[in-house]
Amino acid sequence: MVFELPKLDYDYKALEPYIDAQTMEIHHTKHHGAYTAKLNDAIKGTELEGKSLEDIFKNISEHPAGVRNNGGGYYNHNLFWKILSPRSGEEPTGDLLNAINKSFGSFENFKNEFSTAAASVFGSGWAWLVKSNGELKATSTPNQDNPLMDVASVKGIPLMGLDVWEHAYYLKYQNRRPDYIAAFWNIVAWDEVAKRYLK
Ligand code: MN3
Repeated sequence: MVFELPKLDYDYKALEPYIDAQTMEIHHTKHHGAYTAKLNDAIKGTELEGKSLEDIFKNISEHPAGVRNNGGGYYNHNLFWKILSPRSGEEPTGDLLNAINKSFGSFENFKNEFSTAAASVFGSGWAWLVKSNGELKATSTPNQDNPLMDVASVKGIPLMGLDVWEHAYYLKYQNRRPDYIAAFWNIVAWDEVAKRYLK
């Protein structure tokens, strides 16, 4: 089994003005492309060949850094492209909204907690909304780690993630990460996040 770079469900320019087309194209083809190729190289001929990433992440601390960094990079970007959508301005509804209200008090509180987690990542990493023991939590991980990994401080099932590596925003936002985080809320695919919550 070989991991493949997924196609996006939308054009590179579809998320403008929130994420620009050039950033999307470089991010997908070069960055995600490199994680994909290096992940395949890292597991080729090892005991990990044929295993799912979810399985590998459970014991990631026992595996080489190349598997952790590129496996995380591959998985995290797959999720990221899916939870972005050109249908701007939507908000969560139904069971997902109820769960957000229950865990965070309100959607506004959740946005604040998630945005703070994203802004507070020192250097490169990700902010996450995770389902953890029936509760929702906002958390973050460094580098290409994620909440499925045994090394994560908050473990759970990632429902949505925001890439706060500089490569995700620097062309358009330069050092203004908070502006990128604020723009992100306009392009969340809440139907996809809800699907992951209900699964
Ligand atoms: Mn990235």
